[in-house]
Amino acid sequence: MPDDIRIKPYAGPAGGWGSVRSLFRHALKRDQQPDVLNLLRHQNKPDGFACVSCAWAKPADPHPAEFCENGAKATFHEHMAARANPDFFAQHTVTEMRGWADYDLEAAGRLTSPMRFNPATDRYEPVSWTDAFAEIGRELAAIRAVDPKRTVFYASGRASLETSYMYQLMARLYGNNNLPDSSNMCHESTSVALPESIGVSVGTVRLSDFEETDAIFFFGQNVGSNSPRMLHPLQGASKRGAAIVAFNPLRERGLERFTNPQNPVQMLTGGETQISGQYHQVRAGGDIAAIAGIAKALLEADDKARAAGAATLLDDDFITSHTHGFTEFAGYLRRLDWPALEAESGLTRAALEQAAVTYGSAKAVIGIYGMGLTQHKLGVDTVQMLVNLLLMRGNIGRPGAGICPVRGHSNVQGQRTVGIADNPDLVPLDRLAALYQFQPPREKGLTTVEACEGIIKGTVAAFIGLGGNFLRAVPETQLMEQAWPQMRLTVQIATTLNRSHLFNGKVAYLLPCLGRTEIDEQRTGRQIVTVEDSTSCFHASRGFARPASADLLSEPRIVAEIAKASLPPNPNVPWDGWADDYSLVRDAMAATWPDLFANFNARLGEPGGIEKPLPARERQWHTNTGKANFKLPKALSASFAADVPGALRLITLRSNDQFNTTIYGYRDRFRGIEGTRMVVLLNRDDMARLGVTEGQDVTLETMADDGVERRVAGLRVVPYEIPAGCCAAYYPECNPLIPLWQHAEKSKVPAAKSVPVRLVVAGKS
Ligand SMILES: Nc1nc2c(c(=O)[nH]1)N[C@H]1C(S)=C(S)[C@@H](COP(=O)(O)OP(=O)(O)OC[C@H]3O[C@@H](n4cnc5c(=O)[nH]c(N)nc54)[C@H](O)[C@@H]3O)O[C@H]1N2
Ligand SMILES: Nc1nc2c(c(=O)[nH]1)N[C@H]1C(S)=C(S)[C@@H](COP(=O)(O)OP(=O)(O)OC[C@H]3O[C@@H](n4cnc5c(=O)[nH]c(N)nc54)[C@H](O)[C@@H]3O)O[C@H]1N2
Ligand SMILES: [Mo]
Repeated sequence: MPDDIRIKPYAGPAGGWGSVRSLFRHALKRDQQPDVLNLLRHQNKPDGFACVSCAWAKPADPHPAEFCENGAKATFHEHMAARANPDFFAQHTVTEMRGWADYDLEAAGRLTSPMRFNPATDRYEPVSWTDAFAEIGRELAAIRAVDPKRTVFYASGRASLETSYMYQLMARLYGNNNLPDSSNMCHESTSVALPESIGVSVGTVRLSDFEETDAIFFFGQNVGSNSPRMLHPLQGASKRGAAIVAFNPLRERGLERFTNPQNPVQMLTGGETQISGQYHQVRAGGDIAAIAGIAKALLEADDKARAAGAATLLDDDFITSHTHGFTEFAGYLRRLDWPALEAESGLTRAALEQAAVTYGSAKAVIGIYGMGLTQHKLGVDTVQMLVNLLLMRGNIGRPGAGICPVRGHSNVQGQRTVGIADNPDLVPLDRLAALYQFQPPREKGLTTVEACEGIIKGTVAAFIGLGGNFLRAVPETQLMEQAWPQMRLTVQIATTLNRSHLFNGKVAYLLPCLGRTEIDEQRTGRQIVTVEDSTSCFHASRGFARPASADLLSEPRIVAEIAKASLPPNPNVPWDGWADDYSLVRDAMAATWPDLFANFNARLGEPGGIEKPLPARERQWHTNTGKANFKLPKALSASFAADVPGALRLITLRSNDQFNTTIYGYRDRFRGIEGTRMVVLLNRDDMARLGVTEGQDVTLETMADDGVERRVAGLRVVPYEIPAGCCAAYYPECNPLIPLWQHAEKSKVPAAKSVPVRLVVAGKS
């Protein structure tokens, strides 16, 4: 249940005593397994476990406590004492639980036993693993016999490299590339943008670059809540005098000030480090215009320098020998006019020129970004615009510089590396064919948005979920929840209960698995798994805690059993051998990608992880032109709302007390919002214009003109420092407002950061 509602601005820094207090409050609120605090010692250590929260880099020389408030909350969550066991499911019908908040579903505790949904009793009932796999196998085989393209294999970005490798192979042996993943809602815009621009699909920055950078440009990423361990390298850079320039519609505390909880002197003296020297409150969807403005100002300053015979601001040598398309890009910038840039970005020319001065005077610059850039109609173009800016001064492929997309889930980047991809061009299918003696499907599979379209149309018959909370994370909640039960089979592999488990196909299973922090004992002994972080380093991870229930299976075992039960026997695929010994899966990964995983098992202990090769970091450009490409954006506004006069641009975002759809509590400390998540943050001018007052109960309605009514009611108005014309509210509560078709062009990431909405006052129409 929510605490009392308390809304008042937060005065403290990110981190600091507030984070320590929050942690202990959290630990005390839900009963924990004994020894959970001890477990934290192993978090993000070379011989420990990789945090199950975010994907930020794990340093070679970790702090004694190399975890953040939210990483610790994620560990605590995996070790809460509560159990969603067969007794629990006997007490609550599925219909009843649909009325529960996300918080209460997760608080039911760890799942303990395989469960089958019984529509006659409206309850989940216990079932043996043997019977579960037998029926799932029969159903999957029957669908496959008619059309293997009708089954979807979703993956949330937490499962290990080993599980993910087995999972993608299962889908391809089954006969499709229907491997949508959480990345399709997240950094897919990155995965589409960066290969075109610089020939790699991932960032080019490693941790060491933070020690050498002169300036960090930070776009649309909430470091204090979503990747707090990154505050350490940021604090280091800031102390060295590196400039930090933030672009964010909201003033996020982690981007402003930080007290390092690992630093006793700072904690005792109340000292804090200023993070951003410049803070630009860009309009939602206004980053293309903002970056174009900085680039234009740089170009104009460069013109002046050349005319005066002074040192140039552009890196001519780099542009000539390493890039393609600069002349067109410069022409584009020159044609832009300042009033249009100011109107779209919501920032003044003077502010953008100031950012350009900082950019132009820094020798090495890192560009960091998150969902604030990727989750828009033109998310791909926005990411490419940031790369353009970096290319102008050769800021890719040298120390202290580069592009740094901050990934979400702890292994989301790694899943793509080992073949979780709807696009078969990204996977060495010929090698899979040779290794496992089969004909892999060559047709493109379904992305997350396409899987949703198929579920709504009724062309998808089965959904297998490897973790995650698909139905709650995707847009278009209402139509999706209606369509879901038409499927013939739904299987959810999970650790805790969530809303996706309450909408079931005609045959439906909920299969509980081990979490990454738990001891994974198989026939050949204790297993380790591996993950890839945001800086393309692979890490080993060992579980330390006793499993939540004796009846849990590991994810590799569950995948192996589903594969064996549903696919014709294939003597070349050792499903049992792999589930018994994960090092054999790593050998299979090495056979599939020798350049990435050669000697992988032997190298697992390396502190700081095993570095994946990054050609763009070495200035080798694997693009269509053989060079880094300047790319022109399609329009100046990244937002669907640009075409809807009068619309507010709704940003859906995360609080400091959640991991995606898993709500840990109702305390968004840095934003000063406690006790409720049903709020809408509004600019005071907009409040006056719309005639609403603080605390008033309002409804948001999508302005989409497509015949579908989308609304979320019961939102409480909170005045907030946010640009006029923008508003913000929490994800996933506001997902019913996002039309499925409003996704990024090219990458199909749902446009969750600037949904065109209108505000309606309760009782009025
Ligand atoms: N504790 C915790 N950690 C997490 C997660 C979590 O839920 N909780 N989720 C994980 C996952 S899967 C992901 S993908 C990441 C997400 O981490 P982030 O990328 O930080 O994602 P969001 O919290 O959605 O917010 C993005 C930021 O973008 C800003 N923003 C919104 N619209 C715009 C815009 O148009 N332009 C600009 N410049 N900024 C904008 C918002 O104000 C917000 O500060 O975090 C990961 N880590
Ligand atoms: N409106 C809006 N929508 C969004 C976003 C947004 O910013 N705004 N963000 C998008 C983003 S970036 C993402 S990544 C998606 C997230 O989408 P998902 O990845 O699908 O969702 P999560 O909430 O991370 O999934 C949580 C569930 O994962 C299960 N789980 C946890 N650990 C494990 C494990 O070790 N194994 C298994 N098998 N299961 C486990 C638990 O049962 C838990 O309930 O949401 C997207 N949706
Ligand atoms: Mo994400």
